[in-house]
Amino acid sequence: MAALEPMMRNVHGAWVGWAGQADVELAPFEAGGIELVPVPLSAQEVAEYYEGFANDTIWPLYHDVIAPPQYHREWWEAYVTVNRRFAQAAASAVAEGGTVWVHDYQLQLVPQMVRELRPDVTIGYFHHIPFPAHGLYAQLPWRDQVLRGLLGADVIGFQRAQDATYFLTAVRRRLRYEVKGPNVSVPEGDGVRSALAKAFPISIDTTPYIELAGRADVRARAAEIRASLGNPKRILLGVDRLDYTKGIRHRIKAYGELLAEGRLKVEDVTFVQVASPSRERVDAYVHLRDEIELAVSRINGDTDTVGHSAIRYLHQGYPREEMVALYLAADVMLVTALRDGMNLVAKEYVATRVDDRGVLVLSEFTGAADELRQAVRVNPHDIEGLKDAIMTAVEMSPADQGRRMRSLRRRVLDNDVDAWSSSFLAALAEVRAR
Ligand code: GDG
Repeated sequence: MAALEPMMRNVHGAWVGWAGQADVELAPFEAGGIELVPVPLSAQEVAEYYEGFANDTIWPLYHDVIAPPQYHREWWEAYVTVNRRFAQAAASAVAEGGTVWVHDYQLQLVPQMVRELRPDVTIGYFHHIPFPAHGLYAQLPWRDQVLRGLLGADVIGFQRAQDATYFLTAVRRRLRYEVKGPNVSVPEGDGVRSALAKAFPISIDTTPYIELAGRADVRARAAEIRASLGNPKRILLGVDRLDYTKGIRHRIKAYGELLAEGRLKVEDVTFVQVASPSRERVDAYVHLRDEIELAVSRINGDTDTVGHSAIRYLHQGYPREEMVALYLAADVMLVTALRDGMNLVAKEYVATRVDDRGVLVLSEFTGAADELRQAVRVNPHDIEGLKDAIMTAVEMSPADQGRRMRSLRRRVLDNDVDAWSSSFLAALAEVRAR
């Protein structure tokens, strides 16, 4: 959400959110020119609403059931309770005739709840993760309630056109509302209200990446990273929250086979995987971590020499300077998500490569794949195809790298987060003026 900060400062908005710690009640306060309105969650609500319904029901269901979603009625009750608390906080904070912009799958009921409390305000909702195909969505025991919750918004934004289409199909099939193109006629009182559902692909604030990439100390750090890895011919990089949607296991498997088959040599390549700790109290994440760490140590045990390591696995979070140094050091960036709303790491890598070098290997199951057409595209389930894509990236000539990277950079720089928020807010104003 860091990318939204500049916009929040410009519009003098209040930011309503959970402070990130259970059982803590804080009064509203100001930080860096933004008014923050903390919403408290009890330890039980963190377990049932956040780790439970949001991250163990909705997250796996919306990411094509890569992990099995858990359906528990108490989790749903907690989700309704907490959504209502957020809606009340937003309804109290917003000015007469103002705008409320709701973010993401943890708050899908908030648009309708805010509308009931404050019919005078304009409501936007942005969905950062995928919306699933109807056959999967239909599993959700509370599928109709969630659709009605979302349709409380004037504009419902998605990452990809496909997500908006799936949502509109669910609305038509489940609620039988009239849908014309991206517009939904939502019954309200005796009449109907029009809601717009379409894609607004999110992006990044490119400025800090470009600035850091030009800074002497960051460039020196990139060189130092290279040297400390033993100056390999190629550095491969993965940067992800440690999440089963990111395809980290598939990437490690493909790389391990390339080493085992001798198509890559441990003296020539190093794969750096930053896997930042995430949702460590959800079972599926505990298992994933074990699986990945087993796979990494097997490959390293089988292929390392005393001086060279096949995989540098870093289960840590880093400051942005270090991330940019890693992006600059990496010849090949591996983004192999099995399903991903957008994937900002792909865009950050591209923004950082002010030298027009480096190769992005990008899964077709990311939102970013719709825009970043000059990446080396992969289906991460196809391990042979993934191996070939890695080899293509490792062997790509500087001229080909430059040609592709220039086109990728143009796309990301022309469509940054400012362009994204402006287009969303413009759509919101337009729908409200109808
Ligand atoms: C969700 C959707 C959608 C990661 N490790 C470190 C670190 N990061 C930063 C990355 C990037 C962000 O976290 C991750 O964003 P992604 O887009 O890659 O993925 P999700 O976290 O799953 O985000 C996703 C996104 O929302 C936005 O709509 O694109 O599809 O799943 O910015 O750089 N940053 C630092 N240290 C780390 O160790 N500083």
